[in-house]
Parts: sequence; C-alpha cells; structure tokens
Amino acid sequence: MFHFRKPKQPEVGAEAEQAPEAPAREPAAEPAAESLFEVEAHAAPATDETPGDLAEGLQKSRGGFMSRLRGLLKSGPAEADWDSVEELLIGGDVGGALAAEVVERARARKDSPTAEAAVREELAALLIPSDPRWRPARATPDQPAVLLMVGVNGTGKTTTIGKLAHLYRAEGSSVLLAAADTFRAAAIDQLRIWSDRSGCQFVSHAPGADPAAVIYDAIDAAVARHVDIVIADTAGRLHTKSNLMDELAKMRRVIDRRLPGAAPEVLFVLDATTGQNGLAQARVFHETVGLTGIVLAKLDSTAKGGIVFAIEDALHVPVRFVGVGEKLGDLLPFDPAAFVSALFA
Ligand SMILES: Nc1nc2c(ncn2[C@@H]2O[C@H](COP(=O)(O)OP(=O)(O)O)[C@@H](O)[C@H]2O)c(=O)[nH]1
Ligand SMILES: [Mg+2]
Repeated sequence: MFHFRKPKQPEVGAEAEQAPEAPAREPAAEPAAESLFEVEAHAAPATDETPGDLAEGLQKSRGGFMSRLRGLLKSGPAEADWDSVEELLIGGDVGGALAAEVVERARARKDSPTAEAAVREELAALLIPSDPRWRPARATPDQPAVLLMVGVNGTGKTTTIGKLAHLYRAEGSSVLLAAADTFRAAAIDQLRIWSDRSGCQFVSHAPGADPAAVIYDAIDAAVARHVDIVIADTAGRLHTKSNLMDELAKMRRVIDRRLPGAAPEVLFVLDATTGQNGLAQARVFHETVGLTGIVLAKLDSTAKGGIVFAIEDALHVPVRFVGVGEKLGDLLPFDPAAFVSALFA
C-alpha cells in the first residue's frame, strides 16, 4: 500500500528554514483508486523567495584561504612564493596532488600578467563545463525526468530536494517527490512538508518499507499523471556499509527497468564542510550507482571552497548546484566561470 497526495497550494510567506520534523502521525488512509488519476491542480509557485547570492555564500571562503591566496599572488609569476601558494590551496581543500599540479602549471604560464591571473586560469580550467540552465532531461515526452538524491547522513539531501522542488515548480514544471528514505517516519514527514510547501505531488510508503518499491510506485504515478520531474529522497548511508549500497543499486535498477533508456540523474549531495573525507564517499557512491551530478551543500558554512575543484577532478562529474544557506532560494545553479570570479572577487 502506498500513499499518494495531490499538491497543495504552497504556503506563500511560510518559513523557509529547514522543514521542522512534524510529529509522527498515523499513515493516511489509502486514497480512493480514482484519486490517482485526477487532473493535477497546478499550485501557484511561491514568489516570496529571493535567490541566494553566490558572493555572499562564498564569504567564508573568500575571507579564508582565498584572501591570503590573493595576497600572495599580487606579483608576477616569476616572483611569487609558489610554495606558500601550494600550501594555501591545500588548506582550502583543493587537495595535495591537485594543488601541486595547479602550481606547476601556473608557474609555467608565460602569458599571464600576474601570478593571480595564472592561478585563476588554471583553477578555472579544472572545472567541468556546466550550463547553469541545466535541467534534468526526460527520455521521451511520456516519461518523467528522474532525479535520485544520494549521499551520507545529514549532508543536505532532503533540504536540497525542497529547494529543487521550489525551483522547478516556480518554472511551471509538475514535480512528484518520492519518499524513498523510509528509514525513519520523521524523514517521510520532513519530505511531505517540503512537498506541501512547494505544491508537489507526493508518494510514500510506511516507515521501514522497501525504498525501491516507493520509487517504483512513484514512477508509476508520475507516468499516469504526466508529471514532468520525479525527485526521490533516499536515506543517508555510509559508503562503507555494503548492504545499504546494494539497496541503492536496487533503486537504480528499478528506475532503469521501469523507464528503459531514461538515464536518471543521480545527484550526490556532498556536505562542503566535510572536505577531503567527502571524496572517498563520493568515489564509492559513483562506483555503486553511477553519479551524474554533484550538489555541493553548505558551501556557505565552509572557508574551504576549494573542495569544488577537488571533487570534479576526482570524479569527472559536474557540480550542478551549490547550496549556500537553509532558505528555499539558497540553491544556485553552478556556473563554473561565475564561481571562480566570485572566489577571486
Ligand atoms: N548552511 C546550510 N545548511 C544547510 C544547507 N543544506 C542543508 N543544510 C542543513 O543541513 C542539515 C541537514 O539537512 P538534511 O536535508 O536534513 O540532510 P539529509 O540527511 O542529507 O537529508 C539541516 O539542518 C539543513 O538545514 C546549505 O546549503 N547551507
Ligand atoms: Mg534526509
């Protein structure tokens, strides 16, 4: 048995902070069968959210390692203290091997007027192109686009889903949220609140249910109702727990079976404050489910924004979004050039 909910009107002016965990409640009664196929009432998108600001979100990084780095890079490439530059890049989470490479290449640049220009160009060259207007694609017009959100515990998956739902609803897309984090009742409730707030449809099972079954039902409901985008929440899991990683692989297989050729987006939500530890996690997730994109959450909370370069270099998977706060508008499409400019501004 699964629960399906039609979208509600978003609460304009509602608090945009993390959805509070609602008190546990009895599962709703099973909906009448025909309610599955009611014409979807598109809720008006919420308009009370001002988009977050990248420069503001990067304030800690700009004031941290970047301000010291800029100080070191005022001279021409020949006079710069390159050992200190390398140390600062490592301190900013760029990672040892990559920092050494960047410095070596920047030093070798003969065409740069300043050491700063050389480092800036080398850092920019590391980033994988990503169009900030990127949208998850549907394989055919009668299939929804599917986003599977994965990562370890507490990285910001559910909050990111709330922000994404808000973004896509504001653009007029219909969105269905799948509560495939069945581990705790509170996790289901947290997603339900985001779904109500942004006017999404919602599919859940009882706590403890097989998450792959939730995804199966969510896709069925989305196909039946011509929903544009399905976003599936998953329970946080440690990359070292192989049974939980197998469970994730099963979710992935269910999507592939139910929507052959759909190429779902698997977004890894990385907590930017975990730094280089996050890279080891990301690699295992990538091997298990094939990551297609990265969301770097909590970039506002770290002074080490260099993790962006490290994760892209490690996985060769593009960063699609950065999270710069807890409000609905605090999810910014990733624009590599704007990111480097904001770091050096
Ligand atoms: N400062 C900041 N906090 C965030 C961001 N994204 C999520 N959080 C917070 O991180 C905590 C965990 O988020 P949650 O979405 O529940 O993580 P999950 O366990 O991965 O689903 C919550 O307190 C969120 O408000 C972000 O971009 N910036
Ligand atoms: Mg969660």
